Amino acid sequence: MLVQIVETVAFDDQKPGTSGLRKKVRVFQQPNYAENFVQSVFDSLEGYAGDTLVVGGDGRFLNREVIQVVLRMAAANGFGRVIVGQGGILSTPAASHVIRKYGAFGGLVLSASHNPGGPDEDFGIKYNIGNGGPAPESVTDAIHARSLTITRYKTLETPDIDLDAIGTHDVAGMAVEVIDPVADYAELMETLFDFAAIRALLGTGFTISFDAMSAVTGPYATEIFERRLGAPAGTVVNGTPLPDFGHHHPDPNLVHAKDLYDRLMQADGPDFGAASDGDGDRNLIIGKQRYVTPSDSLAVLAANAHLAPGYASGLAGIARSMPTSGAADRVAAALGIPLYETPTGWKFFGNLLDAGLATICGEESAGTGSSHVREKDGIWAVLLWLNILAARRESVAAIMADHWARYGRNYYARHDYEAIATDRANALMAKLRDSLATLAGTETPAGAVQAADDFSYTDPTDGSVSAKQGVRILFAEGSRLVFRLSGTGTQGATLRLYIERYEPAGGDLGLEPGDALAPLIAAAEQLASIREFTGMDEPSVIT
Ligand code: VG1
Ligand code: CO
Repeated sequence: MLVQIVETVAFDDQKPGTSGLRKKVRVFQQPNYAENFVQSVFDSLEGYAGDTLVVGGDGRFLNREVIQVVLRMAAANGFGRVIVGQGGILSTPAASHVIRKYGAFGGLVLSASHNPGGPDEDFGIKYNIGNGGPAPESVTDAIHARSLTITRYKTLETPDIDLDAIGTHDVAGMAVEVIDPVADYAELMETLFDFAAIRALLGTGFTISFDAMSAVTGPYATEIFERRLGAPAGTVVNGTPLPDFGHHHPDPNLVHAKDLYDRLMQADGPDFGAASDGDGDRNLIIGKQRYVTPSDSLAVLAANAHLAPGYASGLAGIARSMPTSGAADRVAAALGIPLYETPTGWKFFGNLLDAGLATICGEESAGTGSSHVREKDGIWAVLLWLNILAARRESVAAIMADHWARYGRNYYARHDYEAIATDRANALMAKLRDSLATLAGTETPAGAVQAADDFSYTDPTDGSVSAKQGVRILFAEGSRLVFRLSGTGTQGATLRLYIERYEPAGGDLGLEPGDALAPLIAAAEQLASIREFTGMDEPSVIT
């Protein structure tokens, strides 16, 4: 094997964000761009010689090309084996499972997740460690530091391997195993959920619709919902992964999955609808004429998880990201288990899951998951919902009403202001941060501010500190505003404003969220001058 050392020049923009490095495809197409980042990853790791690397992606434009690059570089850098999904496909949760199941050293997931794909859209690379989860900040910081000083990378000259041919291939002496991307994952799901009960529910005429958004979950959903659970053909829509996701934005929210939403709002529509994102780690849940916010979904799943075989013995704890609503906190309190509040991004849940402190985790951005892998998992969330529906034999709307009657309701919305000038977004955040010390006591349309801070997290397992994770402005009775800038965008900056108001059990549980939150939205404008800084009258997306 003749390893080539290629001279290269460092790029100054390879800092991983909330979930890996995400850039426009054209940025990744610059000579050596992907190679520099992959080598920076390898240079930040120790002790992988002869070990196994897992590689797969969500099938977006550039996926296959970068996989061939990774295979050559993995061989040149001394990995002993690479496991890759057929066609270059592995959903993010499936990649996490494969890393764990085969005891791999780590994995590279090629995805920009919910961002659009295609020659003019986005691509991404994320490194996951041996527990199957996203690399923690200590590792992503090291990767970034390396990317700034890199001068050479290692590769070799070999022909492309056939990614569509299942079996063992050879890249200059390194074994490449092309595996079925679905089988291991589907088998894991069968160990967690009562497939017979879900099959029986579907046999009663209960109808479901799953929108794979022309992204990675198509093959997984078709195998699990249609083949293994017996849902009729056509249950999965947009089930073929396309390099450009059919020109759609594979983000399962009410804007980009509007077609699914519209069908679920019909009285004669399906009983249950769901969608997932580009790489299969997010979930959107909609019951017949009842949308479920991701924060509520986390709370309902936690409260009912014991109905599924995989969670019958109860939960050790619940973890949620800071901007996620406090609905899950009330469930944790009722169950007498701890609730952990982490910064945004799945990487912060890994230590809690590894230590057995939390069993179920979730984010307001439509991410829910559990200790079965170390990523959020869209199809897992759908299956847990279906298992609960099969056990309770009630509608989604009835389950939600019952949940709110018991725990109260956390009215919630997120307003995103996308693609604003980076300096304007930074100025808005800087002004808010400067005002933190004097905000308490300020009168607003939502009442007086009680407290304000910039969220800082200390990991209870290793003591690592992550500061400046979002500005929180707290009002009476659990109402709050959270401001932070997105770490996954590829164009300018995105401001996220999270708005929450708690209504206790026995209170006004049937309001429209927009009405319930109107005073807080006005308070946000008063305190942060969003219009002035962003130059926008309205958010680009409300979820
Ligand atoms: C967003 C979400 C965050 C999620 C992240 C990755 O990050 O807010 O909750 O973990 O995307 O999800 P940000 O920094 O843009 O707010 V995915 O499905 O894009 O990997
Ligand atoms: Co995703």
